[in-house]
Formats: sequence, structure tokens, C-alpha cells
Amino acid sequence: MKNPFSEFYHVPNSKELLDIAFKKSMKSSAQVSKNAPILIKAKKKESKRIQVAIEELIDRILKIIKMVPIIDDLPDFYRELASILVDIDELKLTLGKLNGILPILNKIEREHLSRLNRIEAPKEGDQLRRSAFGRISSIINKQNKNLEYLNEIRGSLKEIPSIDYTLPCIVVAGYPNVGKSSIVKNISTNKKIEIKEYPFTTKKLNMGHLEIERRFDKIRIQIMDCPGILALRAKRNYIERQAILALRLISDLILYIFDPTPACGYTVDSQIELYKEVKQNFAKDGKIEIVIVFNKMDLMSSSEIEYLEERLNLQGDDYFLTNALTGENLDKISSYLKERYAK
Ligand SMILES: Nc1nc2c(ncn2[C@@H]2O[C@H](COP(=O)(O)OP(=O)(O)OP(=O)(O)O)[C@@H](O)[C@H]2O)c(=O)[nH]1
Ligand SMILES: [Mg+2]
Repeated sequence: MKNPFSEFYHVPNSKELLDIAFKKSMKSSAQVSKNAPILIKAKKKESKRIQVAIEELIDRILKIIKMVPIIDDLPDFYRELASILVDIDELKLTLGKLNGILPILNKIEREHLSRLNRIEAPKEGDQLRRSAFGRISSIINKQNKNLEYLNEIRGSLKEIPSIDYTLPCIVVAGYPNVGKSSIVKNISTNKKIEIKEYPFTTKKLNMGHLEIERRFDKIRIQIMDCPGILALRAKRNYIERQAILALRLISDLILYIFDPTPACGYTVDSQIELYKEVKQNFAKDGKIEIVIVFNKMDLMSSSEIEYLEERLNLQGDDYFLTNALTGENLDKISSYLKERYAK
């Protein structure tokens, strides 16, 4: 399913909205016969201007409101991810406030049109239109904070990956800085992923794909690069919670990455704690396979490998030994995954 926020476009601020509406309004022309008295002409012209400005604003505000999907109706993954990234109550409140000004704009229109009907000199028409624009500006300007808030949250919501629920999804998990992104970037189609030498470089979920050639067709499998997670924490931050969410809701297979060396900055014991936690909570009693990778083989000592093998009760064939810097052995991971899903 396409990211439901993918059509959440730029939200104009109050100044932009007013500029658009007033410009359109001043360009409008009322239908009135050339021979009509000046007073009638003035009435018609200014009525039209007020109507056009208000129609344009209502139309634009409705479009903004409709651009935001109804969060409660979204599938679990998108709904929960959106609530990690933004305060949903505040979002609803903001949309409610914007919606609340629509009847006020309508009222200003009604009031000014009826007053325009009663003017006795053409210049009063101009004054009335100015007074309507003043009231409109003050109402729209009061919404600026809300418009800017929508534009601000739009950034993170638009970056939510699209997930195809009909395709398998591999979730790549592990401690921060162990090489998860390096692996996904190397083996998947997603070459935009950021890699840095410090922890929590990845702050959002990044989707990549692997293409599998089958006898008669080609299929794609999804591979999700996740932010790092720290073990044994009662309260995880919004970065870690996205990874937990992916493990809980969309993983068909978990690729668990260890860095057995001190390079990542975290102990192997804490990585083992997290591994156990992931296995216990997200392997769904063995229904979800966990594929283990020991990354940074170029930096690894044999005692570091032996320690992990012993603690996890593994033998050489039970895990992949990789170097994500040079790509060494990463082809073995992709071949394994492709073979597994080629049937
Ligand atoms: N020597 C060596 N360095 C590696 C290897 N794999 C990754 N790195 C380096 O380790 C650092 C972290 O790599 P990332 O791929 O960003 O790690 P990550 O697990 O995605 O990190 P977070 O997004 O912060 O959780 C980078 O400086 C990589 O270049 C490896 O096999 N060997
Ligand atoms: Mg990363």
C-alpha cells in the first residue's frame, strides 16, 4: 500500500493563502451591463470580490484538511507509525481548528453582502470590501501557527515507506552502528540510505527491494533498514520505537546484525540481550525466522567470534560472516534470501 501520506503536499502559510485569495479576488469581474448605474456596478463588483476571496479560501482550506488521511482508518502499521512520528491528538485538534473557521468565513461573506446591498454611494462598496478583507486576514492569520504545524509534521509523514502487503518483508535489526544500513544499501535497490560512523544515523525506516528472477517471472522482496535499538529499556525513544514497530507488524523474516568488535561502541553482551528480546517478542514462536549476521569481519578476532558462537550456541554454518564495507559475503545473504523466496 502506498504511503497514505504521500499526497500530503506543501501547506501554504497564512500569508501565502491570503495572497492567492486576494489576488484572485481582485482579478475577478462581475457580470454587469455597461449601462447599469455606477452604484449597481460598485455593488456587483465588490460583492463578487468578497465572494471570490472567501470561496478560494474555503476551497483551499478544505483541500488541506482532506489531504491528511483519517488516522484512525489507516492500517495498523501506518496508524501506529504516524502516532510515533507526530502527536495525533494535536494533529486532530489542528485540523478541527482549521475546519472551525469555515463557517466564520461564510458568515463574513453573508454579512458583507447584505451590507453591500444597502450602500448608497459607490465608495462605500470599496470601504466594505476593505473591511471584509481585514476581517478575513485577521481570521486566516490566526491560523498561521496551525498551518505551519501541518507543514512541519508533513516532512516526517511523507517519508514513511510504502509497503506492499502482498510481498515478503525482511526487517533488519540490531544495535546502533553495527552496519545495518551498509548491508541494506549494498544488497538492495535503495542506494540513498545514509551511513555514518556514529550511532543512530538512521532515524527512520528505509525500504529497499531485492529482485528475484524466477522461471517465468520476476518478484520483489522488501527489505527494511531500521534504526538501531538499545536492549533492556523501559521507555524507548521515537527512533527505536519505529524499529520495534517494524519488527512487530511487518516482518516476515528478521535479519539480526551483530558487531562482535568494539567498533560500534556497544558491548556484545548488550547486543545479545537485544537479540534475546527480539527472539522472544518477535519471532512468533519460531514462525518468523531470525537470520544472524556477524558484521565487520575485517575487524573481528577469532576470540570475538568464538564468544558469540558460544553464547548463542551457534556453529559456523548458522550465521553469515560479512564485511559491509567491501561487500564481502553480502552476496551470500542475498542468495539465501532469494532462494528462500524463489519458490
Ligand atoms: N570496518 C568495517 N566498518 C563497517 C562495516 N560495516 C559498516 N561499517 C561502518 O560502521 C559504521 C556504521 O555503519 P552503518 O551502516 O551506518 O550502521 P547502522 O547499523 O545502520 O547504524 P545506525 O543507523 O546508527 O543504527 C559506518 O562508519 C560504516 O562504514 C564493516 O563490515 N567493517
Ligand atoms: Mg543505519
